Amino acid sequence: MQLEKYKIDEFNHTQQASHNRKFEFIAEGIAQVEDVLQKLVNFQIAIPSWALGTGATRFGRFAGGGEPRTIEEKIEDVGLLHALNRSSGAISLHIPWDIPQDYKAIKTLAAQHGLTFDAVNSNTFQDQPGQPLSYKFGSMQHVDKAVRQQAIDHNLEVIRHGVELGSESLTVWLADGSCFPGQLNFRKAFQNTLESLQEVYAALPENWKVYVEYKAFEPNFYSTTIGDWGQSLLLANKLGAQAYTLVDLGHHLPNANIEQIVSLLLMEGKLGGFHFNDSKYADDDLTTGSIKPYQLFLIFNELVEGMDARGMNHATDLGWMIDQAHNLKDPLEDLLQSVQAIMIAYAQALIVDRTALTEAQQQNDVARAQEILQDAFRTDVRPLVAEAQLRAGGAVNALELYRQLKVRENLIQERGLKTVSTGL
Ligand SMILES: [Mn+2]
Repeated sequence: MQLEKYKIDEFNHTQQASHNRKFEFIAEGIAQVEDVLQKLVNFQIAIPSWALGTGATRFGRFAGGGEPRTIEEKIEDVGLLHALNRSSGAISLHIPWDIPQDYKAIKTLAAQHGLTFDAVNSNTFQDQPGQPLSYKFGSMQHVDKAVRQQAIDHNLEVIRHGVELGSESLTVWLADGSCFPGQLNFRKAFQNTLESLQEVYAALPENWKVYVEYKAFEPNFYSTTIGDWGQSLLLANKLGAQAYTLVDLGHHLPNANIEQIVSLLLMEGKLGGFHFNDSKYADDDLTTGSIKPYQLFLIFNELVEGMDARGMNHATDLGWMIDQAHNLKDPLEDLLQSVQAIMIAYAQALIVDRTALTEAQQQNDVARAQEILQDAFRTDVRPLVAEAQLRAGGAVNALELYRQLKVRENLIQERGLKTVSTGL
């Protein structure tokens, strides 16, 4: 399905007067509003290829209809999102779920939708059909060198696909760990993982980054070999300048102070990328901003402060991606909501009065510091985000237009009701 630009324009026209009123109201109170708007226009969040179909819990999967059946249809779906919000201009592929056959054709298709290829993701947490050795007891940590080699070779293959597509980063998430005390020698497991990653690192093109993702638990429940940001940072430091830690919001123990983790990783120059999602209990993969929007804002507050302190470009110096699975909602609606939640949190962080906050901190004025942060958080910045998306050619309200245009109904007509997209 192609979204004609005139339909977006028509829709925007019907909303223009009401939008202008709201925008002018908020713009008046913001210093350097043009600068904030430009940052919002530039900011792009990558959509993972596995989030476009209804995902699964460990117990069942309920297909939603009209799901993308091929990598081409996945690109088309991300293209639809991007046409609507102009804030999701990249796609992140997972190998082997999305192995491109014709690189040139895929790249052309992506370019037609204004999309680039974000990080490529390897998978050594499942056995694939025809795979000689099993990852049941881990991949890069495995006691058998032959299994480790298989995992290394897979990552090298993923890099080769990425190079062909113009991607510039590899994300490695390992499910490696143990379920029972005594099962693993922690030190050997870590050492094997490091040595395996070193071989992958050696194959990285010069302009590439490798992101080492951590996760506290699941699928292993006693130990995870890269279980927290300390273990990831240790690996990234040992690997070298092209290796970074990746923070997935759902991969922490309950109540972890993620904003503090972000701040210190940025200080060390070792924060590489982000996976957005939200959770109530663990790695729930719920819509970003649906459960803890204040935490999301606090994280962005540290991101903006920390990136500015290092003179980093907000839009391009970190990898921004959504990492979610959807059970109940239309995945495209869910992704539109997630992108919007991220844009809102980012906009709120951009309008924090940093000079006043620094002053309050220096004076130990705790109440004032809290007021400054909450003043930004409680500002309705939606018209600001909408203005940026309008200027970039998107819709003033992407989700509303998505429904008006009956996009899902159209996709079901095109692709059928019983389509199942590859992924979890
Ligand atoms: Mn992730």
